[in-house]
Amino acid sequence: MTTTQLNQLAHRLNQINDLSKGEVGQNRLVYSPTWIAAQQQIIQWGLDLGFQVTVDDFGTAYLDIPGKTNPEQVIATGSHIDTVKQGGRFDGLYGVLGGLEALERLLDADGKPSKTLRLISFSEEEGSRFPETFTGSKHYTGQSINLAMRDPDGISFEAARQAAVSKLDLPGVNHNLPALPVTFTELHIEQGPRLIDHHLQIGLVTSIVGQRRFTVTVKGIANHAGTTPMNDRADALQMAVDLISDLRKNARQVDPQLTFTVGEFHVSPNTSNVIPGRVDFTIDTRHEKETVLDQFEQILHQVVETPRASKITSSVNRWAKSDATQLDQAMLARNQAIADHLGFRSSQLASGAGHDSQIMAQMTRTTMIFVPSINGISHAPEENTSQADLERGVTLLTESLHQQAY
Ligand code: HGY
Ligand code: MN
Ligand code: MN
Ligand code: MN
Repeated sequence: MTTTQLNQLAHRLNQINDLSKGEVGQNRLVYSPTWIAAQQQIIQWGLDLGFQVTVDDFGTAYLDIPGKTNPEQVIATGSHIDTVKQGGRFDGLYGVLGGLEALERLLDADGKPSKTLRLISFSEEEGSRFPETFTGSKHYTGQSINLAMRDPDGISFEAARQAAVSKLDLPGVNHNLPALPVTFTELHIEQGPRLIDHHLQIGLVTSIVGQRRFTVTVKGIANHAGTTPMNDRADALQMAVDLISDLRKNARQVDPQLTFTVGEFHVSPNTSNVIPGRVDFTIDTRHEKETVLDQFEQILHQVVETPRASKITSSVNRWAKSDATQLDQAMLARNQAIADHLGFRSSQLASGAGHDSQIMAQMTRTTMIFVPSINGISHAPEENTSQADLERGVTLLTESLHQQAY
């Protein structure tokens, strides 16, 4: 490994993260100006390297090294380029830039592959701007997306998509939806504490949890904070707080492993001397068994839709669902053998985070490689991984792709 290659990955990570640094953390929401600047830069790197670059109509970029003998057989790697709000520097982006690094190293060291090597920079995975997750990989695998959905500012997905994708039309870029790959490998930070706590260097992912996201709406009556008697209020916030406390207990009773997260909480009119007339809050639940998620979803509807006070109503809407997914065992075994051969301390584990791989796995053989997250933190500016661990992930990915494509 030359120091330039080692530094090149770090340099590219810094360059893209510097483009999207907000007051707090990374803010690369899909189709935003920081997202456009980042995807443009990745496309330009691909063009400069002489890769064949395609951008689809959702803005996902595909950087190909065409195969010499079996170009129609595609060996792919990649991840997502968008972030959560105030996100970290590695979630998604590490898999995109680590994959680019692997392709460049393979081309430098071994010349053109037999099969096509592809790096994919998926347009969106987080669901942090629009009420839908994995829109990039869902589009690539032929799933339909509601183009009319709107972000909190009322901007439609379609309008934002059109404006952003038109700015990715760099000279030399092709525009079509490429065929699906024969295999897909995603390099990603663990986003949790297991590898770092057990002094491990590599995680080989066996499965990815199922995930469902909901919005609960509570409607009461906005009224004066001073003149409305305490026993005659339709206080939406009080009701929302009671619902969340009850639902958290229900989730624990269904299964202690079921994750229950209220990430967004919107109060209206959100004014100190007005009894809240409306509250909207999100619930994110995850588990490796769909039956557990089904069970909780039933309880969620019962609890929310059972009237508790005369002048207050509450409803629930599920806006995202991705199924628990087993990843490819043979591809995992290959990576396990490579990790052992390289002397990397590894373990096999399930992923509590969702990934594009759970969408790709529905259509092609898919596996994931994790590197440790320092203090297990992710989806926050403190997200961090050591240079040595970043490098080990790229080294393992490079060898795995080499064995498949040459
Ligand atoms: O939310 C997740 O699990 C992923 O990071 N999008
Ligand atoms: Mn991610
Ligand atoms: Mn080079
Ligand atoms: Mn994420």
